[in-house]
Amino acid sequence: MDRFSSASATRMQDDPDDPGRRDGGENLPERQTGLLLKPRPKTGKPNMYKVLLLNDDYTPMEFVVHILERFFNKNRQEATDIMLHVHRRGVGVCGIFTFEVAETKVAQVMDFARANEQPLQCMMEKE
Ligand code: TYC
Repeated sequence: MDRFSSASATRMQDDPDDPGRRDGGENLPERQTGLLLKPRPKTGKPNMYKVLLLNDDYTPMEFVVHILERFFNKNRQEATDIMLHVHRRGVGVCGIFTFEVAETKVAQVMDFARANEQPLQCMMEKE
């Protein structure tokens, strides 16, 4: 990466709901700081995001339980409870994470569902 791009670009993993939290270059070595943004260490609480699963009529229950075990570190009972909640109510929370982690979880679930030809939908929502 060249020395101008990291301070000026809005990177995919920056939280769009907190522009001030972008990495303004504070982690670059001293000699590279051709800064366009003022260095500002991240302090205080980050925005948090719920990762949600949506119900559908096609994805097998066992597949959803597997997703919750594999990507959200739920045990079998917790995963089954969340899956049944989504099945009955239409939507449910898998976990609450910082922006970057939530974005990664959503991508992992959507990729895995697509790879297994399931219509399962996963999304994130600001807390
Ligand atoms: N409704 C699905 C079925 O009856 C199960 C299901 C649960 C699907 C949760 C998606 O997020 C979901 N097979």
